[in-house]
Order: sequence, then structure tokens, then C-alpha cells
Amino acid sequence: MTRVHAIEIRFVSLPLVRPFRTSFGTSISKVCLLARVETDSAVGWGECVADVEPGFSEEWNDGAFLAIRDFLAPALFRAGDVKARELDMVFGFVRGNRMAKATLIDAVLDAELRARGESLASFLDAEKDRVECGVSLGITPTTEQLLEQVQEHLDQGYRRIKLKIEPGTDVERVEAVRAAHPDIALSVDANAAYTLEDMAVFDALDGFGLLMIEQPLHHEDLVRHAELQRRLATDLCLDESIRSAADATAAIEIGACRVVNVKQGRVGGVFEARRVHDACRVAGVPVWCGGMLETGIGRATNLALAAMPGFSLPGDTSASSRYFDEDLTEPFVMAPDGTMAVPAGPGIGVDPHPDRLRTCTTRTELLRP
Ligand code: OSB
Ligand code: MG
Repeated sequence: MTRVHAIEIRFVSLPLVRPFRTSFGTSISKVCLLARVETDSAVGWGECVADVEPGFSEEWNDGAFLAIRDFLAPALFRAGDVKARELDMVFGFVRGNRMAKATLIDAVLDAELRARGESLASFLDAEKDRVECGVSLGITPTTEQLLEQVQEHLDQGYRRIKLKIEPGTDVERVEAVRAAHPDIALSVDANAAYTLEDMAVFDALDGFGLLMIEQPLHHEDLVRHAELQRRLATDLCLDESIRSAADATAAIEIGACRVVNVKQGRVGGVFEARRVHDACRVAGVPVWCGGMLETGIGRATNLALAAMPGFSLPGDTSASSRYFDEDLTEPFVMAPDGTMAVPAGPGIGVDPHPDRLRTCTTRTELLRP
């Protein structure tokens, strides 16, 4: 059992090595919340995957902070002795707000695991000690720049390249990358920027032998994803549309996708992520670990998840150097063979460097019972 005495919420900001542009916005820095929870026996860390603006989901950093301060943290303190696995219930009176919930759930689980010396990977019954890495490349100003970035990441060993696309910056870009690299594992991610009016784009994309097309249509429209999947040979993968294991089951049952991107923060923490993994595994649907440009804290969590048996495709689990000149933790390094080690130490297995944490912190809030 774990009693949480204090929760420290930090807003951190880390410059990205290059701007990351998607169909819903551009990030120049990674700005997020970290939770540090203190229990009787340990300290645990959780990273919130929300961003400055509610562009990827309804959640955003300031909103997540208020959800934590005004509802989730008080409920956690009131609950007294609890296990991390009970927090889905403790937080059940708050609808949605999955990213905010995940921040605390993951932090309490980290503390619990550190207290008993067990790694998150072992807790999740992970079967691998290394995972295959892919990289997600933002929309670039020119095709030449994109081709350069693709080459650079292939040279580093990445095993799958994902291109962000949006209407107007799609077929010609994919065609150019495919022409330069006929045999690589290549996918695209539209972040919900298209409609079924764009069938000409999808028909063209269908001819490039892509590994998958990620989240082409509106995040609330499973039925039209099913219609699109029926019309394409390429597998569709859902990201934004999958907020829970129930969503994954529904999407699979109606044929809205054949692949699922698992992001623990998007679904409310590692317990629900495990349930998404299990639901997909039963249905024979491959999953892979998505990313939200996490610092080393969230990256450690993702690597443990990605080591579970159903994660059969390379994830957006890239090396720290793909995002930051200096991470908050020891940098995660990818080997030239395109794999990265899963942390084996207690809990998430890494800690932020105190100096680095101080430098990156823009605001700290201490929450107590
Ligand atoms: O849709 O997968 C996405 C980053 C931020 C928000 C949404 C997405 C992404 C990525 C980057 O694709 C994945 C990563 O390298 O962390
Ligand atoms: Mg995505």
C-alpha cells in the first residue's frame, strides 16, 4: 500500500533540436508537466503528455494542471492507502482528462515499484530487453529537407520512418521518399486532417506500399474510418481515436483499423494501456508504441510498454538526440542496429538530473493533503 504525502507539479520547457510541425500545429520546445509524488517509502515520477494547446486532444497543460490540483490530487490524498492499480477507480468520478490522470497514476506506480525494487518492464510482463525504434518526421518546408532528414535517420539506423502529412503536403512528398528508398518501412500520419472527400489522395497513397496510414480522418469518426479501410489495401492505424480499451475493441470490431498506436498518456496511464494491448492481442491486431515528444521520464515509461509481447512493430520510441540536445535524464541512445535498451532499474529506471531539472523548470506547484 502507498500513501501519497505530497505531489510536486513542475512545468518544464526543453528546446527541440528542430521544430516539429504536424497538421495541428508546430512545436519549437517541449513544454509539459511532470509530477513527483512522495510516499512513505519512495519517490515516483510521471510525465503528462498534454501540450500547450489542445490541438492533439481536448487536454492541454494548464487544464491538466487544474484537473490535478482541484480534483485528482485531492481524491488521491483522500484515498489514503492505495495501490496504483486502484486509481482508475479513485479517479473514476472525473470524466475524461486521461492525460492528467495518467500523470498521477504513472507517478504512483513508479513510487510503488521503486519501493519494492521492481522494474516497470517486469511489472508489465515485458518480454524484450531491447525494442525496435522508428522515427516520426514533422512536415518540412521543402521536399529536399524531408529527403535529407529521412537519409539522416536511416543512416542512424531507424527501422521505420513515419512522415507527417496534411492536405497539400502529402502525395508528392511520399512519392519522393519512396523513389529514394523503395524498400524501407514507411508510414504516414495525418493527425485527422482529411475527410472522405480526399479519396484521390488516399488512392494515391495506397500505391506506395506503406506500412500504414495513421489517423487519416476525424478522431470521433470510427464509422468513416471503417469505410475508408474497406476501400484501401493499406492498413489504417488509429491514434487520436483510441482513448481506451473499449475504443480499441469498437474500432477493431467495425473494421476501422488493422493496427493500433498505443500511447499510455492518451488512454489514461499504463494500466489502461495494458488493457488496450491485451484487447488488440486477443483480436490479432498488432500494436506499437506511439510518442508525444516525451522527455526521458515519459520515454522510460514508453520503452517498458514497448517491450510487451503485442508490440510487434517499431515504435515512435526514438533516441533522446532526435528531440533534445540535453534531455532531463541520462540520454536514451539508440544502437546502430536501430534498437534501444529497455530500462531495467526499479520503477521507470531513470531519474531527472537535478541541475538539468532546475534549468528546465518554469514553474513549480506543491500539493499537499
Ligand atoms: O500523432 O503521433 C502523433 C507528436 C506529438 C503529438 C502527436 C504525435 C506526435 C508524433 C511524434 O508523431 C512521436 C514522437 O517521436 O514522440
Ligand atoms: Mg499519431
